[in-house]
Amino acid sequence: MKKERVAIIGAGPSGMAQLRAFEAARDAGAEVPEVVSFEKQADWGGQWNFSWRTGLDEYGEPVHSSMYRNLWSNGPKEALEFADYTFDEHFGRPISSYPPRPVLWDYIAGRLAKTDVRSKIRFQTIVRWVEFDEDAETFTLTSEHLPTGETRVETFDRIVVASGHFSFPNVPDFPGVETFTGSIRHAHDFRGAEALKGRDVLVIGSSYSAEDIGSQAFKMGARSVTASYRTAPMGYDWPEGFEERPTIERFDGDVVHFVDGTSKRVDAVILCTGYLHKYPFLPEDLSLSSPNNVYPAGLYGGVIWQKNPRLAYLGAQDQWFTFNMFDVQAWFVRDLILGRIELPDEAEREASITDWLARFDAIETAADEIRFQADYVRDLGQQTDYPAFDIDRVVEIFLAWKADKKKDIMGYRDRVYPSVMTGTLAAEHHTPWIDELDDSLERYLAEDPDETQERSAA
Ligand code: FAD
Ligand code: NA7
Repeated sequence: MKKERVAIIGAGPSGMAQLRAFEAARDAGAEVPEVVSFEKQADWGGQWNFSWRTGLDEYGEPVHSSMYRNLWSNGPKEALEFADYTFDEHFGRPISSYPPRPVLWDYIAGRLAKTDVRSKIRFQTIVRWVEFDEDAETFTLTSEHLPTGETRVETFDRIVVASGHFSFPNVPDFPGVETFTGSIRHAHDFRGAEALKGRDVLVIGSSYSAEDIGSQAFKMGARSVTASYRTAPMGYDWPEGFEERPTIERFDGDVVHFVDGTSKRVDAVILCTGYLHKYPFLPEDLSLSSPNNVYPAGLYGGVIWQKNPRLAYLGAQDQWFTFNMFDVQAWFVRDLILGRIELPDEAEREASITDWLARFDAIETAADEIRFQADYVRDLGQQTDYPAFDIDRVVEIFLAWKADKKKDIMGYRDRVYPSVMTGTLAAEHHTPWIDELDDSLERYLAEDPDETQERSAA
């Protein structure tokens, strides 16, 4: 019988999890489909594959990356650890709980580096369009190899969309913003806060990007940081020079007026106003459309497109859990494809979606949302052979993390937690986050950090 063909769109953490899931089944002796992964960038890792570029890339394509040079994990690594590849296994010794971006990239890549899954990825190849043929029950996928422009049209039995949803910026308009004379950009195009030294900075939004980009600006010596919230302030005990104001009434040149009647002159504005779910390679009937939330409608099991279960989405949720959630999703999708899990009929799937949406609607607090996502991860995970891990312990770590942030928003990244997978207590990092200006892997792992400093000064 002809092997099924599965296309995975995107080789970020979600797409890599799908590759790993098939690899694990194959290693255990299962017959697996032919898998082809499409990745428009030259390397894997998705958001963790940093790019200095903004706007359009060297091929005129929208740059995927929203990542900045100085990002350190914004949640404890103990909450995202892979159950089948621990930090201990990768680094051979304890590391801290909030590693910088290159360290996490190294970890994600390390899990696959010893396998041959890289050969299944067509790098610098963008998926341009996907269509479903109702009669043949197959998808026609058009891709383009960006360096040569070579276009290919191929047939697949299944599609796994793993293209991420923090890449297309949500850019609202504000009255008078066209008169603003300073620099203005969306967080998607923010690459580092060094240039904000000595400047008065406004971040718009009150979620992760506003919190962290505002904190980066403060760390790099901004003269002041103002965060403007639409719904509710972040409410941390901000250091002097960092304050929150309500929503913007209007811009007038370099002065911003807020709805509480106050105003502030600023040099730089960063719109931390979130991202759009956007899938330019999919027709409307296959395309997810949702606000950024933990249970986007229309996905059975949070992954299977209800209108066409041959199509799956990974990582489409707003994320408390990340890498290990992508894993359980990928294992679940794999097992549906392998026939190890039976797909319920349409009515049963709809009933399940309705049930989860009712639970989603009952969420009131951030802690509820964490528990909701934990239940979701548990529900999928236990249907597969993904190594079981203590999800309640992960919830405790998330809650402790939130409490640590409340206590000390500029110091929470210096805290350490034990691994849920191995019990190993994270190491205290050699330098507090607020003082560390070198985010490289080399410096992070240095036994003697002074030595790396001397080398870079030489
Ligand atoms: P992505 O990482 O976005 O990867 C998607 C991949 O698909 C990309 O490689 C892209 O090039 C490719 N692609 C897209 N379209 C196409 C196409 N048409 N054809 C071919 N390839 C395509 N999570 C954490 O756990 N901790 C953090 O500290 C954290 N910080 C973050 C900071 C920022 C600024 C952002 C934006 C996100 C952060 N996240 C963090 C969440 C992050 O999104 C996830 O960790 C993870 O990267 C999601 O993986 P993904 O594979 O679903 O999507
Ligand atoms: P989020 O978490 O989706 O948050 C978007 C924020 O933008 C949120 O505070 C919104 O306010 C705010 N927003 C959206 N539209 C507006 C307008 N028109 N005016 C003012 N404020 C607005 O996106 P993030 O970028 O913070 O985080 C996404 C990922 O990137 C995350 O995984 C991180 O790890 C990094 P609201 O509360 O809805 O009123």
